[in-house]
Amino acid sequence: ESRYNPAAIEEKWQKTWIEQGIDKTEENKDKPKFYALSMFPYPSGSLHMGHVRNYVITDVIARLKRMQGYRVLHPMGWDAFGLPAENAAIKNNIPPAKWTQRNIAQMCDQLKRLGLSIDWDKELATCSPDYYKWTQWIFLQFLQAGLAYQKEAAVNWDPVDQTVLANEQVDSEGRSWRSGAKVEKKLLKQWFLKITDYAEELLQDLDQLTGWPERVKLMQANWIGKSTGAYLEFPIVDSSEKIGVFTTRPDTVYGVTYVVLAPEHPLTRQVTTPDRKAAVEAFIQEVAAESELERTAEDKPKRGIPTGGMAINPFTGVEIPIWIADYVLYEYGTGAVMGVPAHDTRDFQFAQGNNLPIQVVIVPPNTDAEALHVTSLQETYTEPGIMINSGSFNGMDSVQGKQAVVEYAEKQGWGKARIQYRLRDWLISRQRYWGAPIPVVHCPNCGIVPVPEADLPVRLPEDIEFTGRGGSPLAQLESWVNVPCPTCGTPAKRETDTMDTFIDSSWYFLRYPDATNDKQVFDSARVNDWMPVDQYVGGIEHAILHLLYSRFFTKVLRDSNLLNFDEPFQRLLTQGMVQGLTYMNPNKADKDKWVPTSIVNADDPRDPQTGEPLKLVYATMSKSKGNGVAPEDVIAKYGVDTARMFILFKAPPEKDLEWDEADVQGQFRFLNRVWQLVTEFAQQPNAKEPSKVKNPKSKIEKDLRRAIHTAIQAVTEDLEGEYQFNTAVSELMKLSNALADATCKDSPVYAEGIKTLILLLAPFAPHIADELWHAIARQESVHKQSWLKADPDALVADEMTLVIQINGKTRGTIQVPAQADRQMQEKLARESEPAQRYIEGKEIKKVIVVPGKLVNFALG
Ligand code: ANZ
Ligand code: ZN
Repeated sequence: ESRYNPAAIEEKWQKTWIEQGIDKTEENKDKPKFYALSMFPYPSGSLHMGHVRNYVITDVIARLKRMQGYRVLHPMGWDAFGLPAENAAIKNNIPPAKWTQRNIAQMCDQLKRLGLSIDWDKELATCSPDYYKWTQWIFLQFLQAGLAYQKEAAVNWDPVDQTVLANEQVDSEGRSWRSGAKVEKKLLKQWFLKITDYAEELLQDLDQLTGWPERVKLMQANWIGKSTGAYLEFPIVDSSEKIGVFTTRPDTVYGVTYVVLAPEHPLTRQVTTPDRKAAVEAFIQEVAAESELERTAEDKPKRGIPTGGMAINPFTGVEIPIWIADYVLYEYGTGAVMGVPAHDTRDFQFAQGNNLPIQVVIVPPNTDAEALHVTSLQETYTEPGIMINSGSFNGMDSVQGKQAVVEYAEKQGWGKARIQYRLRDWLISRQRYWGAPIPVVHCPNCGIVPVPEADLPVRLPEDIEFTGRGGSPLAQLESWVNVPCPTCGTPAKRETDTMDTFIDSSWYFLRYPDATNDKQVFDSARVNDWMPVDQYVGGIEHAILHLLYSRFFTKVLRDSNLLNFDEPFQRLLTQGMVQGLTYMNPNKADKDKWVPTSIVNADDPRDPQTGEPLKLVYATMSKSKGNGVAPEDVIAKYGVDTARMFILFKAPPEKDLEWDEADVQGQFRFLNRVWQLVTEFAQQPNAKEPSKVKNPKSKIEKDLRRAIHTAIQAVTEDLEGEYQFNTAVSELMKLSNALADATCKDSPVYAEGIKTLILLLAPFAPHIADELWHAIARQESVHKQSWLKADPDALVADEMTLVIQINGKTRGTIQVPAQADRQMQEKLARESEPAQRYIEGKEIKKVIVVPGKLVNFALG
């Protein structure tokens, strides 16, 4: 074999590895375990470069750990339920199961071309009854633990097709993707999981996750959104009812000048006086059409109207008006707010816009006595300070005041301390077909009855017509809906909602260790052994929901005694985007600004629509931009080893990666050089001899051996710490250069170097590594070899280089013995040729020695 032909060797090795089963999960308990996991893909139909980057990163880690003596679990599966399959069914009349299976088959072939050391025996697809049976079983555990319940919630309703729409099926103008009808909100009884029960633990345990990026932890913490404050009650005038509010600033309670209800609040209609009824109704309707984002936007004017009703501030006894306003959200806190315009920015804007009084109750510390009488102000004061106009609390520091007010309120029966989370319970009901059916039956006698475990899975029926109209496809199939109650036998109805696909992905990592178990969801001992995942790799787009839900599931299953750990993912790596070159029209906005390269004249790039000049920029690869590079094209041209090397070399894994053909070619040339080096070496008579070298004699050999062991150490450090694959590849290139330049090619040290290069290359470019490993007459796969350890003796340099400076200017370098001490270094420097030349005849005023680095002579 004289030339490097990736196509031939890659196919050969992929076949051989399968035959030899070298990617199979080892269950040898003597070895430490390592669970390497990529976020599993949605089977959209084809693999893109982002997938490739994700899986290659995980694969390098898995291969390294195997060589380092770990038993490694490195599985793959399919996040296979979800809307696109159902949309395809509606559009093209192809059953979702068939569409999904076809895509999985296609992507599986593509995946297998990447040379990933995946144990395919563990493969799972969330749409398979063998899997969703256990998804349903887990739902029943939640139900039993009181963590699943039904409640009314709003859905997107298409009034033309008479069907519920997912958020993704509603366009930015609020119209249905199919009928084009203006989408309405409709209240439906839906299933929720009580993730809020775990809010505090989900927040606290972020501290344990030392192997997670700080920004992901911050995003999770913000999503959970813990606020500490108080619940306070304001009696309604002429009523026995009270308005409860949540506030983070009980210290400002004397500054309350009005109370605001969310328009949806159940008390709204009750407090409204007859003369205000029409106006209030109209306002409620108006706000119902606004999104939460619109309602809470900082820069938007806050709109609201008075209800005519009055409440009493129990602290002052003063009557204050009750308003409704869009900036108060019904879902947060109590859905009601005490308005303190002097100290809250939103309240300030609202009060100014509506001529509501502003009462100052906190002033900055050290405010002089005069200023203490302020009652109005130009802007809000939101900082802590000294309480004024606050009865017996006057003069108190407002931070202490918070607690004092709460204690007082509690004594008086007006309220109590309260912790509030922004996190809401998880709405898991989907009025769709392609998901795991929620396994309960609604019986007129018994109410909600779980489907008995023996009857799981509740299978998806196949004789379904997908019209996109009417209720969920399941609800329309009478023969499926009507069942006898499992408890009493009375005619009853199946639940027709299916589960959010985020449920499927909240536990898949627990199934892999025991993927074929048909008796149990998994064997706990086995999962406790393999879990937690040692390294999880995936996209930042999953930083919040997927990871939070997975953490939630883990904690619930732990509390059902199925698991013995608190957190599922020890370390998390969120890889950056893969970007491609594309043209952009700087005068256009959003999606319209991208112009695919294919329709642009590269010599004179102009917008085909407007004639405006275009810019060539890097942007995340996407179909719509037309700037994607197909993995199969790169593989066909250079082989997958080159693609892997390029991806790893081009950028650190967390950073965005700019696809650059020239750099791809650079890696191809590098692999060619390695090929050349090794195949030439393989011709030598000493190639087949085991190379045991210690303490070579000659300087040339010593230097080469130092380069070899420096490479081992550097690559190992790069791979173990922060996964700096890019610098590791640079080290491999350095070693390859050192070997190419070596003048001792018949020395056993050189043989050691060749062997080392192949072994270090193995996790990165697994095919060429195995080919070359066999070329130097090794029988067993390179992937079964042990990772190398640097020989500390080899690392020690005999000599070191000192920079000679005169008055801070570099004038030359000298080699000195590595063991020379400070004094010796100064002496040798002084005697050196460059120093002598400049010092001659001049007085040395000062000598600065930076041991092992430089000696500077300051001359007079
Ligand atoms: C009076 C007050 C005075 C407030 C003051 C703040 C400053 P976070 O940190 O987000 O929890 N609030 C409470 N429920 C609300 C709702 N459903 N919709 C909109 N706003 C709501 O913020 C809590 C604060 O947000 C609460 O404290 C309340 O305003 C407001 F100088 O009460 B505060
Ligand atoms: Zn019954």
